[in-house]
Amino acid sequence: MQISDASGKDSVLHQILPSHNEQLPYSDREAGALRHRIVEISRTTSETHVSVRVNLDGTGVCNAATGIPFLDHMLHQISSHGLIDLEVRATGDLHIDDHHTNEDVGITLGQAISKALGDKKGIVRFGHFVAPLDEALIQVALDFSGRPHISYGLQIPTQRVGTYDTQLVREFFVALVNHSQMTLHIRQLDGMNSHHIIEATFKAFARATRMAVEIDKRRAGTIPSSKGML
Ligand SMILES: [Mn+2]
Repeated sequence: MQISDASGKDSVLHQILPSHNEQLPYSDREAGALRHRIVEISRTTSETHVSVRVNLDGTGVCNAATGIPFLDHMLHQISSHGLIDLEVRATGDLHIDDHHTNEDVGITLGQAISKALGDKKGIVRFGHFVAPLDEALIQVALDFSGRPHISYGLQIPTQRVGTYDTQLVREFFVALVNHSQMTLHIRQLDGMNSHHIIEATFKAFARATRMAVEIDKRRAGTIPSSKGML
């Protein structure tokens, strides 16, 4: 399956595992089908090649090799605290800087999450969390609304963490929001250390995502919107 993003670049989507469960009544699918929210996407441009595999119903197994060590560290937070199995491979023009690779990982991960959620039937939809990391305290609220929006309230005091440009945190989330079509609010309630602030953000994001993608049994497989679609 080919999809194009706003910049006209093409991605290849692979829905992993058969969709035979979708033909079963929801009650029968409940136990087994949830493990099938697994998607693999490869995305190639003149700047980067990124492949992402997500399992929304995982146990937090992560294999991340983006060539950007700090980004790998943050992807591990999403996986571990979101209980999302994540495999991310990226090769990019890091000789220029980390910008393209960082952004394209965000785009591809966003596409993978969106594809894995499908029509969003039965999900909780909203998620929120407040994560402390020592002196840092970060609040995240999100909604798989179908309407991309980001309110980004971080004030990261240093330009770099290790070799990672801290401006890229916002770039990563903007890419992810646009391609997963989520509404995302990030508030920094406290924090002085850049590494703590960023890591607490990813942890809060992970836990909020975990809450939002969880299957709400009382929804009985219906779309969580009074409009009937998301
Ligand atoms: Mn850390």
